[in-house]
Amino acid sequence: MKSSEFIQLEKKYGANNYHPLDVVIERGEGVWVYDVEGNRYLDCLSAYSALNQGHVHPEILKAMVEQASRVTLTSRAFRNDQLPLFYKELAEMSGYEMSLPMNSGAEAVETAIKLARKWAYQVKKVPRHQAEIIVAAGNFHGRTTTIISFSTEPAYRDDFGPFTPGFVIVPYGDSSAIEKAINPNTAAVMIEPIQGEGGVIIPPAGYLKKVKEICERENVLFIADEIQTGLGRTGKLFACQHEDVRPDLTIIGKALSGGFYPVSAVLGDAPTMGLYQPGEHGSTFGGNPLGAAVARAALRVIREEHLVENAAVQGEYFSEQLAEIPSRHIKEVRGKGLLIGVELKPEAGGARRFCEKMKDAGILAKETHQHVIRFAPPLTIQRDTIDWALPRIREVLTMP
Ligand code: IF1
Repeated sequence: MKSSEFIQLEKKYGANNYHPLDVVIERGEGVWVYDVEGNRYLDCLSAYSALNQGHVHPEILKAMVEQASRVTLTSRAFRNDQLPLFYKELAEMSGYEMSLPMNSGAEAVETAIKLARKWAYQVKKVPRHQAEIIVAAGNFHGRTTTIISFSTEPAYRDDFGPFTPGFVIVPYGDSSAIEKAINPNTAAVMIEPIQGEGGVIIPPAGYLKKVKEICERENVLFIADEIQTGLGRTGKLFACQHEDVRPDLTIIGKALSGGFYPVSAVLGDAPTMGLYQPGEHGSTFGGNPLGAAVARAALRVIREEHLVENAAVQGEYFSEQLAEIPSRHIKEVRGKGLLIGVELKPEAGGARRFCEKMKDAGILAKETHQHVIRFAPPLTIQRDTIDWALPRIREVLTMP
């Protein structure tokens, strides 16, 4: 079947909740994907950073196939021989004492929200059902009804109320706004260290450190959503480490499974993570042996292939080179590691047309927030591949 036929089927039978580029991918390997016509593309989105290890990484594939042939799901009614090792390896790598595994990123965010509320009632003694969580304008934390309750993006929210109360929205990047919003009922501040969906928004230097200090002083939990920024993407294992900040809770997902399988987790220490009691939270698939085995392999690849370091080195080079493209359309190039946003001027006519042209030139990137092109290739990318891509990107960005 041809691409156009697949696209017709999708349009006819699928809900219309996405506007994908018209490329029908059949196969992926490392940084490359191939469409059904056999054309090759460089993946500069990495499934929104879920593919930090690259497509179909052989080590993760092996772990997945081996585990799938042994046992895939036990439910948490019974124990399995993968989850304890996953816990231990995640603790050793992350520096957090404990973790709680879920599947999607949104589920892990919900897990952290519930935990922060429980901490507020049990530890901080906030009156029951009064807990507040401070979040940032422009946030993206997922799509559940609770999470969209505090989205500031009309399309994500407006038709989907009624909304969950208990969230206070402040401007992103302004620590004094957080300070002002804190009251005795504040349980937590939850932010992304870099706003991905918001358009690769990097807060002012010192923001995360300041927020952490305020939280500590005011007896408020600091929760970092590192679902997109974590696991090496920005050139540190966690983006908060750029400011030597260790949040009370860190949420990870996406690359935790290298794109094979949904695995997410909340990381924390015993005083918070120890609060959940049997029956208070869970998931049929969360912590399943297949996901745990896949995640163990995905973490091992990040360590053994030094992907965090590579993201820092290649990211710096890629950003520098992008910034040198003499394009009248570019307003700003910003990024950390291999999470790079190229913001176009409003008069450039939107990022979408550039993404479509890049697709034709063999590079897959996705616009975000209308005017930003996000470049986030797998962290396995090497300089020669960046050098292959740059003239093609330049050609597109310098078109009229
Ligand atoms: C979609 C955006 C990226 C996330 C952070 C939680 C989640 C995400 C920081 C939820 C998910 C995704 C979901 C995907 C598009 C994408 C995205 F543009 F919409 F915002 F990456 F930038 N926290 N981000 O980035 O994780 O439940 O999806 O596993 O199509 O919604 P999830």
